[in-house]
Amino acid sequence: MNILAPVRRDRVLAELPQCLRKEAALHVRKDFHPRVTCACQEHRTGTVGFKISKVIVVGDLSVGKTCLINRFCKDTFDKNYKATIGVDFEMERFEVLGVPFSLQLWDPAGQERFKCIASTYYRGAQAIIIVFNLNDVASLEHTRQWLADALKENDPASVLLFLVGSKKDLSTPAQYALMEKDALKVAQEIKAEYWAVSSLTGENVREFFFRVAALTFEANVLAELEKSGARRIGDVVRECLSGRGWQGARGPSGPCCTSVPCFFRHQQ
Ligand SMILES: Nc1nc2c(ncn2[C@@H]2O[C@H](COP(=O)(O)OP(=O)(O)OP(=O)(O)O)[C@@H](O)[C@H]2O)c(=O)[nH]1
Ligand SMILES: [Mg+2]
Repeated sequence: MNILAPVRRDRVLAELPQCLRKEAALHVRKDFHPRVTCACQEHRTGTVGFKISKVIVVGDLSVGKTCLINRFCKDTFDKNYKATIGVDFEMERFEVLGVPFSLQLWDPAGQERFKCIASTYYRGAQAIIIVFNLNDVASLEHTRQWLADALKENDPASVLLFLVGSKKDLSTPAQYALMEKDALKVAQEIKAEYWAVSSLTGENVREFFFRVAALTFEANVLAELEKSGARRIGDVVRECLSGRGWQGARGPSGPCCTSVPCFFRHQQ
């Protein structure tokens, strides 16, 4: 029995949402990885549909982390600053290529006095969103430190990074263009995907979170395929090492290694 409510219709992703800037994107493919599309069509996504992926949203105090999450999850905006105490979180459910997929969005406080407590929630993140204020260059400079702290608790090779400039509504086009230049440099340096958003107007907020959901989903399915592929190869290797060899592995019921061509057909 499925005890979860159905996924909202506006959380259904049938296509890969595109990046904002090609020069600072995690990848620029137009569609999901072909192996991922194929696995979803053939219902071979393993445990991905039951998993909840952790995403942490870090950055200086008052850069707009909570407003960003609230704009997406609740479609609300509060112009009064209420500092996050410790850490908050929201859950968001999606359906990607027909597969249910959930994100847990962790919202730690940016205030220094909560840093120690908040950082205990960093572990196990699949995506790290580092937010800075597009109108405050110091907050952009501090993003490297936020990233370093978040990576102390996570494997740099397996997390997806996003660098998000907030409060876009407050900058003039000229101010924005200047800040974007610096932000793109930082994004390229830390290998993060760059986004610029406004939680007040909602500009790019939905596009951004859809992109996070899609890329996290894609990474999860690819990891799952690799795992199941390794298992299948492992089985074959075990059988072959049992002394019968490749030819000897053929038993009375036909070839035992039929999973090999099948594996390569799906994985390549
Ligand atoms: N104009 C404008 N103001 C924003 C935007 N996003 C956030 N703010 C304002 O910035 C202030 C701080 O926003 P929060 O979302 O609470 O900031 P935070 O990063 O969660 O702060 P901490 O919880 O202390 O780490 C609030 O007064 C918001 O109304 C935006 O896109 N545009
Ligand atoms: Mg907050």
